[in-house]
Amino acid sequence: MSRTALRICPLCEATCGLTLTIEGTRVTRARGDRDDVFSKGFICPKGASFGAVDADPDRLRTPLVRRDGELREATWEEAFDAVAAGIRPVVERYGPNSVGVVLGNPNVHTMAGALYPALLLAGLGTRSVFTASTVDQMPKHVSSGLLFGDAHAIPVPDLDHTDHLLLIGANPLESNGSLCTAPDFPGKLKALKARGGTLVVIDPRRTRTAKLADRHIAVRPGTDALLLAAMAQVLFDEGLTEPTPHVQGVEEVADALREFTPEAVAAACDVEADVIRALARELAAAPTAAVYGRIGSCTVPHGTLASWLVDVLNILTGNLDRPGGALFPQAATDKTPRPAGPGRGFALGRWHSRVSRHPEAKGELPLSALAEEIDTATEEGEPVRALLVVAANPVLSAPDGDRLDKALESLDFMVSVDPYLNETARHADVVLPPPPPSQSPHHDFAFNTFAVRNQVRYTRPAIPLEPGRMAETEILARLILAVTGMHGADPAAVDQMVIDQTLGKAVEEPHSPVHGRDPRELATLLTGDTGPERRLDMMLRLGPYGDGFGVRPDGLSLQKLLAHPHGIDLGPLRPRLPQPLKTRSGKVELLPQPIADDLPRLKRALEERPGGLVLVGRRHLRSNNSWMHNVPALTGGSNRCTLHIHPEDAERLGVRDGAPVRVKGAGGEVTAPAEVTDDVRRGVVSLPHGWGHSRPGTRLSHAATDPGVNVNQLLDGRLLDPLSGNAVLNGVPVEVAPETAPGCASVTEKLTALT
Ligand SMILES: Nc1nc2c(c(=O)[nH]1)N[C@H]1C(S)=C(S)[C@@H](COP(=O)(O)OP(=O)(O)OC[C@H]3O[C@@H](n4cnc5c(=O)[nH]c(N)nc54)[C@H](O)[C@@H]3O)O[C@H]1N2
Ligand SMILES: Nc1nc2c(c(=O)[nH]1)N[C@H]1C(S)=C(S)[C@@H](COP(=O)(O)OP(=O)(O)OC[C@H]3O[C@@H](n4cnc5c(=O)[nH]c(N)nc54)[C@H](O)[C@@H]3O)O[C@H]1N2
Ligand code: SF4
Ligand SMILES: [Mo]
Repeated sequence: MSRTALRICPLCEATCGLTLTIEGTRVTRARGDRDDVFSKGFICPKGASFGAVDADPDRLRTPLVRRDGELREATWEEAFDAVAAGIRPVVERYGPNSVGVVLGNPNVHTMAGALYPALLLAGLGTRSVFTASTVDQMPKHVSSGLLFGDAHAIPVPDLDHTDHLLLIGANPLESNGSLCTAPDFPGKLKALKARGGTLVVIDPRRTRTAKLADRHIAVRPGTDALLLAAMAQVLFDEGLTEPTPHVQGVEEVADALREFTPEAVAAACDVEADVIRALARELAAAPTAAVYGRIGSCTVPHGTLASWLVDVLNILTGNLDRPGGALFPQAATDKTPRPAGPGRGFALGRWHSRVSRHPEAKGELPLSALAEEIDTATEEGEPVRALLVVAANPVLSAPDGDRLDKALESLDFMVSVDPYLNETARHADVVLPPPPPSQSPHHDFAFNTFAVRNQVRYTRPAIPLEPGRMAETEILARLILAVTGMHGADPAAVDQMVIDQTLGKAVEEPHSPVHGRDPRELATLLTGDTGPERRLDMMLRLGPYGDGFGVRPDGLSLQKLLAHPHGIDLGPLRPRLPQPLKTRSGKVELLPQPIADDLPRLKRALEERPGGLVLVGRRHLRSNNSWMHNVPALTGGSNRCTLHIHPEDAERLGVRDGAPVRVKGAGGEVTAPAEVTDDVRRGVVSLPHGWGHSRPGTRLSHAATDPGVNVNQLLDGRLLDPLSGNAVLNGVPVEVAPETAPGCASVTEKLTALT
């Protein structure tokens, strides 16, 4: 007997609704849910493999605890006893900063990851906080923090309505979009073209997205900030600005960018001045337009400046906060909107990392600095001696995995919350495995705030927890208790504490629908089968569309959401300014001081011309960072760890298609098969990330059969965007040579066998 169940796909940011076919306790099929209010039936090959990802036999079923040097299966009780016994003495002896926390990408794809990490950090009181954001989008948070006073206020292109879309360093045909949640991003780009709109792509590679574009600019990696600055300069120079209201500092920006003329930047960007002028004019002439930058504009030396310039262009052309431009979504679980007015602003560098004195951003230190924070003693304070890693695999995702590998091995104690025993988790003393997605509830707290249409959906677990499993929400609640000296307390107390605090605060806020009410009475009105569900109910009811605990009877609540299993549409993106602004002026602050202070560095970049090859990354549709290479259905074919190199570069260097090549960077050397293709521009080579599954002590049997190499070994962690602490992962200088050294025959044979 089979049945079906709905489940929002957690495998990328598009959040498609799936209809799962379930036989017994297994997902045997996944289709797009045609009735889903947002995704309307769309599914990609990854979503279609949901069952295979879910049922991977290498997923851990029980906790692992290290005994006599070996990780062995253990009960949950033994595992949390070990966590408390391992972490508490470190905190008590060396202080809170000696316990580091690493939060990885899948935290934004789980309810547990949305609801508990903030409590974990607050409970520990540690400043040793590292997340995947500093190998990803931290520059965007910083530029939004500075411009809008809120690091989470990120404008999203109005894909369904824009007339002109400028994509910079993004390849949504492979990634399915990021910081822009849009099921069927490819379809939306095709629809844009079908309605007469224009698509422009700036990317050093001729990606599948670039192939769809009306205009593709193969910019030199790392120079987007110069290109965008020149576009802004053209807008000023030719009188093409009509800035968005509520903005201050427009003239100051005009002054600050005066030198960045198209002629001045052309050589550095390797884009002709006339082309830059045309890009600016077309942007200004379009009835509506949106500029959108992603990984390729963030993970570069001027990531924050490029992210800032993306919004400067949207603002100067009047496209910020108008339909068809770039707007601020309003999610159902957003805080109750407060009245517009000045806020507290955004501060950077409130403290610094111990070893290299990197400024914090958004309360985080650069993931690039994790290894040195563990392995380097200084007089400033204690190194990180214990580490809690939740849904992260920094040995592969962060610079210099070999150094981090050794640093992790030197820790006094380490905990991983991860379904796999992978390159990072193999160092843990305790591994706490969450259940597979089919057994977990789902709501997109994070991605709904970046969605191209306001909507809300919730799916309960499609399959009940199998015996011996623990919900990830409970795992994290118990972890919080174990590391904060409350080991053994009821995990429900964690949710209750949040509910009491949130409601206690809400009743005191004049703009809250529950102002003046009794928080204890409100708490009794919450529904839901679990603590996390009650917290979701609370957030929905206090939120911008909520029922306000009875004040707006038609408003949202968990019950209402459960009655709409395919979700509730909340309409297109709408103008919201000035309400979301939290700057001290209450305006968009177009030239914040930290940005002005960083512009001289950009000016110096005008003179830089990298002589040799530079490396960029790439993503493959059937993959996801470091953790989907263990699913046979998602590997093979074009999803391989090869070095893309332009035919002219290949010829000059004597590199043959399919033959192994050595790639050398500041942090080390790797050997990968060459794939000669003019899809990369001259002077640029490309390797995907998340590979390198050849370390011993992991349990990734399929991934180990075609391990690939770790591109991040080419980095030494010193290249950062200074304002955000974001790692520079693109535009990195490398040397490339055919693999010819004697003694490497076996490697060569193995690699050619794979081609
Ligand atoms: N060179 C280079 N490096 C990059 C990038 C790049 O473009 N180029 N991209 C960067 C980006 S954008 C990111 S976001 C990072 C990602 O870096 P990380 O977050 O460190 O890595 P991931 O591979 O996304 O997966 C993290 C871990 O989460 C586990 N996991 C999967 N599902 C769950 C779950 O439901 N619960 C829990 N607890 N764990 C789960 C996986 O097994 C895996 O071990 O990598 C970055 N690294
Ligand atoms: N299939 C798949 N989907 C994913 C992921 C995955 O690993 N696989 N990861 C998810 C995650 S965590 C994220 S953050 C998103 C990322 O989503 P995207 O940003 O869309 O990801 P990428 O495909 O890496 O696209 C980045 C593009 O930037 C280009 N680029 C490199 N350097 C430069 C530069 O200096 N300038 C410009 N203009 N372009 C440059 C690269 O060639 C590449 O095509 O994808 C998410 N979705
Ligand atoms: S596009 Fe993303 S969310 Fe949609 S089915 Fe594919 S992996 Fe899942
Ligand atoms: Mo990411």
